[in-house]
Amino acid sequence: MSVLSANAPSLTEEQVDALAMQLDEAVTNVTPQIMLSASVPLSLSDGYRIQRAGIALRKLRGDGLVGMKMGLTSRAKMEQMGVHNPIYGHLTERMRLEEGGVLPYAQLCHPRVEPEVAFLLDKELRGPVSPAEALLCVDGVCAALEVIDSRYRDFKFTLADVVADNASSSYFVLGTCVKAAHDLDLGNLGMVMEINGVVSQIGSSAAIYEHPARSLATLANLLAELGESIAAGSVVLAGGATAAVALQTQDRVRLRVDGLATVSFSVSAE
Ligand code: OOG
Ligand code: MG
Repeated sequence: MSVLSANAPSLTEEQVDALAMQLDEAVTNVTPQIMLSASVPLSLSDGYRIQRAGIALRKLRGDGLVGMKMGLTSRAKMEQMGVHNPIYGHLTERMRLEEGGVLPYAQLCHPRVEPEVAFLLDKELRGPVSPAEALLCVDGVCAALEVIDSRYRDFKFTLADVVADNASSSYFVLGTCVKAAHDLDLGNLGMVMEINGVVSQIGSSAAIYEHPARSLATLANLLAELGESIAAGSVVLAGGATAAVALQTQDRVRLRVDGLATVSFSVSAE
């Protein structure tokens, strides 16, 4: 594939729907797949078409959209996954785990957890915007834990593959939101993720695309290229601040972020 055509859509609608169905079934059957690009030429825009078709399948089952996520916005994550471009995914109602909840391990392929910061929007956010303009649509900020669970074998993929797989989205947990106050230096909040009471990852919100607001603005600007916006009331995960950590049964995970309420969950026994 030439560099010029790398982003052009090349799959038919039928192929897009069939591949979205294949990834959807991988979730239901807890069966990791060989990455799609091994059998079809997959451009980045095909990846996003498959992602949207997968979200349409969830909506048909009554699982509505509640927000968006950014991914691969930190150096640590890019290095861990070997993919060096920020991407976005869609979050639905059934991906939400309540604070302190139990993650159903047996329903997941190979879950990992990562420490994040999330925004709650009270106004529609439509790009193009600067980070400062994006923050004008934000009502609340909270600490968040994202559980990612690639539907690909060994958690290995290309950029277009991971986009097709909705940026590995699986579950997310939000801490109690605070109003985005002036005395909170959003761009440099210390973040400590503990697993079973032991410090696992230490980071800073500065690692999230230099500033979580820059991640939010980038999401709005990427969506604006397609004429889309982020709806009022949406939650937006800004991206992992550190490498993601593999989860085991019975793990207890806790994230502390300076100035924000602690967020936690535990993993089921089986
Ligand atoms: C892709 C999703 C990345 C993040 O916060 O960087 C992501 C993956 O690592 O499987 O959610
Ligand atoms: Mg993430």
